[in-house]
Amino acid sequence: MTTVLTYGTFDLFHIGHLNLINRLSELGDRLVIAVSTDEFNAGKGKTSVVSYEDRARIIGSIKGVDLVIPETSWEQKATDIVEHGVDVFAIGEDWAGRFDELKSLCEVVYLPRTDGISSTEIKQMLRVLDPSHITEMQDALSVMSRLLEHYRDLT
Ligand code: C2G
Repeated sequence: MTTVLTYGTFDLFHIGHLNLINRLSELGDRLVIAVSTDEFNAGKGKTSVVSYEDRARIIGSIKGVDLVIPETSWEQKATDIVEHGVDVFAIGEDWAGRFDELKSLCEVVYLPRTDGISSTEIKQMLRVLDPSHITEMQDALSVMSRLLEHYRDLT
């Protein structure tokens, strides 16, 4: 039985997260995922759109995920590895090299990320739907139409 462990926020769950979870499942027979709590995220300077409870439930419902635990600190990884009998610690390659100290406890693998998608990019895309942003665009549009009128009168 090979147990795999990873950590993440998994906010606004998207295909990049699912691809990673599928890659993690291929590394072993049992997958443990530590989901960052809202408090831990605040420490990372991150505010999740989706609450910890909902993010944990979504991750826990995915085929291949056997256990979800809370990530409450940077320092808990070594304890988690021992407590859960972890054979492989794996995470996206954006973290490459950051957790090499865990090699004394288990195998450490950095997996390919999925390009072109991130929770941050999704939040930025949603921002354009924000009412105040739409007002800004309407104001810009009326300025442009006035300018157009002005130049049309000049020709
Ligand atoms: N990921 C990915 N492809 C993306 C976006 C994310 O493969 N397009 C991976 C990340 O590399 C990470 C996992 O999905 O392994 C979760 O990503 P985040 O939710 O952004 O988590 P992160 O902020 O990296 O938290 O202690 C470690 C931290 O908790 C990791």
